[in-house]
Amino acid sequence: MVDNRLAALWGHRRPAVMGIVNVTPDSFADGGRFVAPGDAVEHAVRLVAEGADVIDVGGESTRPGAAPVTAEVERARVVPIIAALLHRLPRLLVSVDTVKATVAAAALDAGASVVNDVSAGRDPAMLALVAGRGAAIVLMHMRGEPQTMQQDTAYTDVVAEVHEHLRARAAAAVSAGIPPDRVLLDPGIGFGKNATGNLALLRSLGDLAALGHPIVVGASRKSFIGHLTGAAVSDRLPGSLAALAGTTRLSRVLVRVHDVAATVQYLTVAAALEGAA
Ligand code: HH2
Repeated sequence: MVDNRLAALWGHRRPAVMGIVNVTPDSFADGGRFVAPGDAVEHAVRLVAEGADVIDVGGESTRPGAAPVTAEVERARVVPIIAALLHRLPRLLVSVDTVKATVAAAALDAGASVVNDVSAGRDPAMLALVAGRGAAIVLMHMRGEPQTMQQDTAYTDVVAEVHEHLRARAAAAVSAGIPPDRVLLDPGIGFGKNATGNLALLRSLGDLAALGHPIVVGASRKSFIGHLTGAAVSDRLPGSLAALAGTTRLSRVLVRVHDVAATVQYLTVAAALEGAA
């Protein structure tokens, strides 16, 4: 149940911030660092202290070429972390990064209130589950599967195609019974797109927001920043902040990041400048 905590996210002058906690041995940016449950919980608590409004817990890497894991493995990775984190911070908004309805159900049982689904509800049980639990869902655009998605990144019109797909998936979520303000749309930066496509999608966040749902943007440390600058994954914070430049003009946006303190500082100043205009 997500109650009024989701609406409260949009009360800041700046975009809201989702801190990433990966409990995976192979995520592209922080794989293997937080596999021990205690480490993951401490890391999440630190991100909240730095200003994260939501913590996103993931047990399966979606980086290009990543191998899938079973529902049992994924559940065993994420559920203890979510339960322990909510024991420490009972009102925290926790999202679970999964494409599997069984994993999402276990995470919601443990107290999560948002499902971050990078497949935009491909599991036929996902939308009904989220509707029935009064939870929220992030619907992200991805072409194909993580194993193969970077093999074909050509589109006739990447922005039109991504926005049309998200419009259709949002309509499906609303017909399944999820209220529109609990359906968040994400263009899926780096998921089956090249650097040009990612930039076009970041430039058109206003058009995505015009579909009438809150939006999510995940650009943190992604490879298009490396393509543009040559920076290694661990050196991509400046580019990750610059990628968020278009978000401060929008009213309901959540940014998914690894570096929470720096992002909160950047967004606070950028949003204050916008406000003064
Ligand atoms: N990116 C990743 C994972 N989940 N969810 C949303 N909504 N938007 C994103 O852009 C997004 C996401 C990236 O993949 P992963 O391998 O999990 O790496 P990390 O979680 O370290 O970013």
